[in-house]
Parts: sequence; structure tokens; C-alpha cells
Amino acid sequence: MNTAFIALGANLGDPAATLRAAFGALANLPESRLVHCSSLYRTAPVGILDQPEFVNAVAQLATTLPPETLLDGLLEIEQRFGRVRAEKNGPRTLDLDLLLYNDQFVDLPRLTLPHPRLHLRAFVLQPLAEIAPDLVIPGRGSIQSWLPAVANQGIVRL
Ligand code: PH2
Ligand code: MG
Ligand code: MG
Repeated sequence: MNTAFIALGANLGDPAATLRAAFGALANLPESRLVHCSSLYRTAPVGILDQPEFVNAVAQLATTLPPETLLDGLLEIEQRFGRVRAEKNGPRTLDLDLLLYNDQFVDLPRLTLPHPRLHLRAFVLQPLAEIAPDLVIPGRGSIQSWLPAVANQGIVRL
């Protein structure tokens, strides 16, 4: 069994309802079991600031799917939830990002692990630390050591 962490984000439609339904879709991925779901968090947009607030969360999966097959499954779920890829970093009905897969490093055109910006974003670090407080981010160190640096980013647990 492998451990994968997935970031969920949405800021169009009913983001909280979408994320709850997306947890269900993750639970139904083949060869996979949903182990933990974080709380939902209301978060200020990062990058493009002129867009609605996000709701974010993180899920932990136990899976025998290899990383790229899991990624295909995540993209398929995004499509099912009506994702349209318009502006990069712009509004979306559902974004599912593979954050970590065991302690593996992956450097492929369509998949970088660990996710290259996960340690800089409160909307990922806080929900991740909620479900995996003892996590060590490969190449970066303990999740606890990165939390203070993002304490000024607007994020509220729902
Ligand atoms: N996702 C982005 C860009 N900015 N900001 C917040 N708060 N939450 C997100 O999920 C998010 C973002 C690109 O994927
Ligand atoms: Mg993203
Ligand atoms: Mg994405």
C-alpha cells in the first residue's frame, strides 16, 4: 500500500458541496481507500487575487495505483465535476492536486512530486498538518517547521 495526499480546491458554484462530493469520488477510486479527510477551509485566493474566495481541503489515500494512474483518476474526477481549463490559476469548479506519494520524488512534464509549492501555501499546509501533523515533506523537512511562514495568509476553518 502507498500513501498519497491530495489537495482539493474550488471557488465556483457551491465549493463546500463540491468538496464534500469530491471526497466521495476519491473514496470510489479503484484500488484506493480514503483514509483521512481534513476540515474544509475558506481561503483567500493566491496568485490571481481578483477572484472569489476558495474552499480548500486535503485528503489522504491508501492506494496501489501508481502515481501517474492516480493522477489520471484525479483529472477524470475534475472533468466529471465540470472543470474547464481557462485561465491558469483562475477560478475553478474543482482542482485536485497530487501533493505527495510516499516519500517519492517525481519529475515528469505533467507531474512533479512533492508538489513544488505545497510548503508555501497555507491553504495546503494547514489542512495537511491537520490530518498528518508529523509529516516530513521530502526535501523540505517537517510540516510543522513550514507553518509559521504562512501564518499571515488568510485561512479560516469552516
Ligand atoms: N489554487 C490555485 C491558485 N490560487 N488560492 C487558494 N486560496 N486556493 C487554491 O486552491 C488556489 C489558489 C491554483 O491551483
Ligand atoms: Mg492547484
Ligand atoms: Mg491542479
